Amino acid sequence: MAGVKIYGKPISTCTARVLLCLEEVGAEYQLVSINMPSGEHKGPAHLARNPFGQIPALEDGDLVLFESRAISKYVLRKYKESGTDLLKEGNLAESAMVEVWLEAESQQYNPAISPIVWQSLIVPKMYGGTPDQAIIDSSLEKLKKVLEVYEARLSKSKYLAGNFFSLADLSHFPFTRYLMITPYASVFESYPHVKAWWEDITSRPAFKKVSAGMLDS
Ligand code: GS8
Repeated sequence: MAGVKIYGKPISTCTARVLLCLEEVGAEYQLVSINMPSGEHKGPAHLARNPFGQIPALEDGDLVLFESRAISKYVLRKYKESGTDLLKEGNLAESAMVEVWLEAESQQYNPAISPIVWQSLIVPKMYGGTPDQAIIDSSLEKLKKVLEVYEARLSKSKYLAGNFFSLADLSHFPFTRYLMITPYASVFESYPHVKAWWEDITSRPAFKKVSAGMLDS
């Protein structure tokens, strides 16, 4: 099969980020499933692709990449002739704003939201454990502060980097998609512009398609 190879799982947030990019640009790709319960991600074949023993990894001929945000940029650059321009690299100011909000996603949003999803969804569902409520509560407080900043931003522009949809918006999808099936989804209700932004980006066909491969409850 032609196209790039993605090693990962559709239910994994970081794999979903890359799949969204591939779907947005309409690229041909092959998803190679990694068996996490058997520890395949820690075996030599996968460590050669991702030395941290994590998913996802991308293979394109001799080129092997890890880190989902870097892979996402590679995919968007490789397929930029598709007409879908989620990096705005032809415009210095717009591309800088994409980078700013992509950093905000990885450095501010992700550290606040991921422990909530991990504790309230992954721990009970995948490991049969009990969520640590103290971690959830402190992360919720952090997330609210981040969402205040997002609310102010999204009351001035339709999307995070400006009045155009970009990788910065897309990158928020996987963890937010999972927050929405936890008991803490209602946190978005206090931020109307953030909520409208979320409804807008989840109506995109690529989001619906990738979402269908993720956990549902
Ligand atoms: C994080 C990858 C990651 O945490 C990226 O690609 O963006 N910064 C990296 N992968 C998780 C699955 S969640 O999508 C993973 O592989 N966990 C298994 C492990 O760490 O052993």
